Amino acid sequence: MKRSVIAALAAAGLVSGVIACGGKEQAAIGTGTSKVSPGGTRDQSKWPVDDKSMCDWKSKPELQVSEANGPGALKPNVRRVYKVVGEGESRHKTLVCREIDTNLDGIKDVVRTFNAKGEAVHEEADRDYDGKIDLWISFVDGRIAQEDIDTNGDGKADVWKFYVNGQLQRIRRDRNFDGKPDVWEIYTRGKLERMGVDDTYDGHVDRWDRDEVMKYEAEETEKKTREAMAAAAAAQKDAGAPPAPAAVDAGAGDASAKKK
Ligand SMILES: [Ca+2]
Ligand SMILES: [Ca+2]
Ligand SMILES: [Ca+2]
Repeated sequence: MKRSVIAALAAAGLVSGVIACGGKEQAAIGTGTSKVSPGGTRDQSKWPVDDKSMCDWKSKPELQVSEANGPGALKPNVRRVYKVVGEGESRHKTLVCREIDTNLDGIKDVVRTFNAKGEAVHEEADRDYDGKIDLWISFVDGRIAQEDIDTNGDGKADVWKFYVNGQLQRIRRDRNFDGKPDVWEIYTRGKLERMGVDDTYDGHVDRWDRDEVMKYEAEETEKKTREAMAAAAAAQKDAGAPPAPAAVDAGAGDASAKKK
């Protein structure tokens, strides 16, 4: 039973080829970019022997390793590491780690670990392919709980996102890159509700900015109004044109159906 579930999971992972990392942006990056990690190359025939594996398996002979080719890969770029657990009848293989070379340069750039239930536990990724990890994701019960992001390439997180039941609740930002947050954002149902700003960088909020939030919302509303007006204007322009083909088709269909 469990075995088939694992097989299905493995197949699903193989089809997608990219770890769906909770952040949707992950899929967008990848093979489309021309950026190459240090030591890597886009020439798949010249991929380095050392792919900078991030799964911990080399010194653990009890683990089983499988290599697979994702979309566009002529050589394996997806590694799955399995552990055999249980005894007798309940003995089965479980996925403990999966890592992928998403931009096909021969260097692994995203890794995810799993618990015995098959739920994601942790993920790390080098999303700009500079050889340094810039994204760390923690999962609780298989759902995203915390996402730490390095935006200035110093190898240290400066944006921290917190999720509850898979939904964004808070973001902390470190604008001067001293390792400490100086902007606090509170979200309700995924919408920015309140923002606290520490202008003096002493770790304390100097102002709670509903104004900033309201300004942002006003801009959004204005944008939507503009779009709606543009759409209305376009519709008006089309109003003089003959009726939409769909309406014509529907009438013709009725007529032919009645014919017999
Ligand atoms: Ca890579
Ligand atoms: Ca990086
Ligand atoms: Ca940083």
